[in-house]
Amino acid sequence: MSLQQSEHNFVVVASRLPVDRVAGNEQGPGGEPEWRTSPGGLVTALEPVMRETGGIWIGWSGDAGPAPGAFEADGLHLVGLALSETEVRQFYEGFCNATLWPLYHDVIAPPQFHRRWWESYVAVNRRFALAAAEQAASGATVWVHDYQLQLVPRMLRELRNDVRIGFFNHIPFPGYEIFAQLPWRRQVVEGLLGADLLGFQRRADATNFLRACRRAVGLTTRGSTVRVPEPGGYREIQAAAFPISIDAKGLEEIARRDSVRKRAWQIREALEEPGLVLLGVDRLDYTKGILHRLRAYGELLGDGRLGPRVVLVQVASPSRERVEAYQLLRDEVEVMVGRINGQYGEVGYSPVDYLHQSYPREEMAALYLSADVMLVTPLRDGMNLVAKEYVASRFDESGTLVLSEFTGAADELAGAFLVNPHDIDGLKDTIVRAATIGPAEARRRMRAMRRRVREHDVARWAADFLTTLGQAPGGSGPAGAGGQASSVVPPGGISYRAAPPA
Ligand code: GDG
Repeated sequence: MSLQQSEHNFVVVASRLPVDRVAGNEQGPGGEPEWRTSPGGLVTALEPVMRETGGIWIGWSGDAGPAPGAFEADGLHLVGLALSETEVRQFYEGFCNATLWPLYHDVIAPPQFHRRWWESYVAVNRRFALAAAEQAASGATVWVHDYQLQLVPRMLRELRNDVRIGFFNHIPFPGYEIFAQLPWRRQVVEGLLGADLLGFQRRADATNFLRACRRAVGLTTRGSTVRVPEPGGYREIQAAAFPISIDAKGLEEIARRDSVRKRAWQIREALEEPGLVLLGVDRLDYTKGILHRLRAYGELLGDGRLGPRVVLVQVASPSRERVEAYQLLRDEVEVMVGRINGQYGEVGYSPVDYLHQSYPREEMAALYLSADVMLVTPLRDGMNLVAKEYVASRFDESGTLVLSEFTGAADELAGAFLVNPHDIDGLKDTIVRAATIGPAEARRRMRAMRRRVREHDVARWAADFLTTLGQAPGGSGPAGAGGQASSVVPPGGISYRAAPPA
């Protein structure tokens, strides 16, 4: 196949672009749409390597309609792909958010399997693979992200066997008994196996994937390596854990600003001299365990175990609002909040401050600073960055964290109060413990967590992944099969290193 190749040595392929169209200002001065970078962790991590290597990011803009095509925003090279209205429904809201998302999160909600949705998933993945094949220079490194694009690695390899392909899965990879429900399980595993390196949040996710290789495709695995037969030899692919993190330094810098500290103080004041402030910050998603948290909190108020004037500030940022399960969840959460406030509130006092809104990063930092106890209680979560953001913000080493054992973060944050969110009595006891330990123990725990998050920040995550990808055996099994991938990352090519931990 002849594809026009361009000169990008590093290509990021993610379902979304790291920029948003500026609302209400569709056309900039030159008649072009205006874009603003969305301050996500991924772009923070990848920006340095994008700039250093003249890299390019391929993604969807978030709107149905014509493709923005290639453009630049804030000096970043971007390619915006189109999704039609039907693809938004079938690929994005359907196969991604109503099939794969619940399936990969332990079927907390029942996954729906529709053949049309799958066809749309294949078509959209092909579009991304073609775009990556067009943009990658010879021997480039291509990093594909997340469950929306699991077929891209193989599709890309079929188009361009000279490139080095990494894939990172941001959400859990389920146990085989659950994964096996997927009618297209074999195609998904084979799609992923087009990569040279597969990264997961936890070791358990990598282990689940390796098992799926054995069971769904009948491949042999050894340690963290899968062997894929190819004409004349085989390729070896590594599947391992690379726990993602945050820009800890950047967030601490925001939290230390006078304006943010003042805002944190204002938030507490606005809560009318609360005895205790609990905080939850989540996308409004059924994986996040918001209902379990509210149930435990409501019962604690009934028992009076948290003292007077306790407040739970619950930010539930709007998410996937056109998917039915999310509409139902919103109703359930709002009914429960209303019940708790109705039953335990007074004139001028509501025990739950419920905020169905999105906030700027500064406001998020102020909220993190204003809390006594942070509640992160997902039923299943790949990592959970909110837990790490809370820790990074607490520069004075105060505050405690209640953390679900079903998050990736639980593997790292040893100073948290770990909890099984399904166990409501256990959750209640843990919240009480986290709220009542002495300041010395709280500080010891927070200090340990802060050290971990500072030393393992998102730059180190990206550097670890890209370094390992650079060293991956690539397409050269002992029998000499496959391509001769080179790389923008060590060994050979431009190096990319994380800053040494502060
Ligand atoms: C997926 C995986 C994995 C939320 N509300 C606002 C806001 N946020 C930000 C948080 C945090 C991010 O969104 C949410 O990240 P999480 O990790 O908590 O969860 P998911 O969205 O489900 O992310 C997850 C992650 O990918 C990365 O690999 O950890 O397991 O599910 O950064 O701060 N940010 C702002 N306003 C809000 O209202 N500015």
